[in-house]
Amino acid sequence: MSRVVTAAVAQLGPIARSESRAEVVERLLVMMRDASRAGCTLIVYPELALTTFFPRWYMPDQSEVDQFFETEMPGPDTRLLFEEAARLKIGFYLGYAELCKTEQGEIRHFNTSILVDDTGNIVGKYRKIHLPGHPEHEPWRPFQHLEKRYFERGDLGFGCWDTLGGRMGMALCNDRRWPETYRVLALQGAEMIMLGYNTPMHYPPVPEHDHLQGFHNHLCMQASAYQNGCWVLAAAKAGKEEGCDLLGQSCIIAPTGEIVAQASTLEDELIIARCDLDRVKEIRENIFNFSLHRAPEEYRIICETPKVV
Ligand code: CDT
Repeated sequence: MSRVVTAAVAQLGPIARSESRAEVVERLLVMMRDASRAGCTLIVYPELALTTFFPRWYMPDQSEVDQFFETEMPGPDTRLLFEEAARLKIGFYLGYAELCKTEQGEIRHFNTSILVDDTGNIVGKYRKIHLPGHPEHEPWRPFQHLEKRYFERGDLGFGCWDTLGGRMGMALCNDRRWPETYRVLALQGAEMIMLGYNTPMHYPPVPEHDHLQGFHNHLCMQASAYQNGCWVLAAAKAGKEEGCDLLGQSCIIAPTGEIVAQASTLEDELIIARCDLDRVKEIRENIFNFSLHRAPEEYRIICETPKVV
């Protein structure tokens, strides 16, 4: 049986703060239909794909922050995506801000992604673990990056799901810079890792790295695809969003580390690749054969401390 997954990455151009969920979902649907017409069985959308990237603003009023969160998934506006996915028999990855209530009535906020199968059912959920930025208002910055204020660290770990013809893993944005993300997924057998991102071109604490944003984006994902022998599907929110320039460069990376498709605009753009999951073996049965060559007893420090000792 063929293990080729024809997959699309749906880069999004800017989303205005005033744009409604319904308007954004319509943009997502246009790309889903295009992907389906091109023979895709999977489409990957960005992180926080239903709204503007709101952590760029300090909002002292929590009720204002909460307007950017989904309290149900699917909800009244997003339901259309699920119905269309089922009709077209296409799976999707979607990033969004999740507000949920525990059984004890405690409100929780996560930066979340879901994996929906080709019958329109949620089969996987991931809550972002590496939250970048800062928790307090820092007025010296031209814009804020308040993920550490608006979200709590994900509590579901890095999971894998057998669906859509392969073993699928998920991550979100800043996770893509951390080697542990991919290795934890690859050790569970992930063949394809999906991730969405919102990456400002300007990094206020170290502006001398601004010109390296594109390089670092591809550097970490290409290296990790190769070192873990997996496909990486990365979807950006791109372009000038509310005055803030966001990196594009959405891409599909093969287990060899080669980019096989890349966006060339900063707008809504679909890129597509035929991803043969059997190519994972080229790497994992050879140069990175984990069971033959890994030495986990020498890596204990990785799990024992977050800091340099
Ligand atoms: N969304 C997100 O995680 N963005 C970060 C920005 C850099 S840290 C302020 C990223 O790693 O791309």
